[in-house]
Amino acid sequence: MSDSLAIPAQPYPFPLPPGRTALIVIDMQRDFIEPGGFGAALGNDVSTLVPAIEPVARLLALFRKRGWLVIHTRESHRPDLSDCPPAKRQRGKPGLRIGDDGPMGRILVRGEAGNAILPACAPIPGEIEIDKPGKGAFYHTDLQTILEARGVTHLVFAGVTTEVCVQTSMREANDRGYECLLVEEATESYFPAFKATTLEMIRAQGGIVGWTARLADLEAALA
Ligand code: TIU
Repeated sequence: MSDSLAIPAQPYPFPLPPGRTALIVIDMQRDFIEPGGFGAALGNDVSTLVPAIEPVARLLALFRKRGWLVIHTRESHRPDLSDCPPAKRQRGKPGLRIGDDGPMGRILVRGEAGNAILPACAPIPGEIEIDKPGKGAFYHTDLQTILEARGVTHLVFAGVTTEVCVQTSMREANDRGYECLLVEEATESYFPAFKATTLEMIRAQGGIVGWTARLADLEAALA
């Protein structure tokens, strides 16, 4: 693509076409990153996700400065839990289940305080917000329709957690024909080894799922 920028990335430079690239920020929600939410209820140390906040904010600033499309997702369920499979609610015997009352409101329920995106990464008017009942951003959402309507072919991924909602969404996008780049500092896992391995498995085999890049390299290329 002659109009594309070449972003230094692994396994080789990512071709980024400015008019057809969107940023998709996965689930930067209080429910995953603050104590008392869904992530903590599953037994995780949520402080492991905090390092992703500042890089995600920098990515948002980068895309906003350029005026490029920004999409935010939230993992969330309807208040009556009619879109939550019983298997998802019962899995793992957490201290608090999806729909239970926690310190930030009902766990993983749409509209509750804990379900909101962190202020540092919050959507601004004009950005797309997607509520998703699954781990993948395409599952039972209108994301693909929105991307097609905007002519988006390339997606820059960020958010949490690397091997759960980010990787699932990236694999869904890859199967739908999107070129996908994950920004290394702008994603975190409750398990540092899982993050490292996920970055490797995404870019292995010539980029079997997509590319990974350092935030500074993307910032320099878009400066
Ligand atoms: N548990 C975990 O690592 N993640 C999730 O449940 N959801 C997301 O990754 N957003």
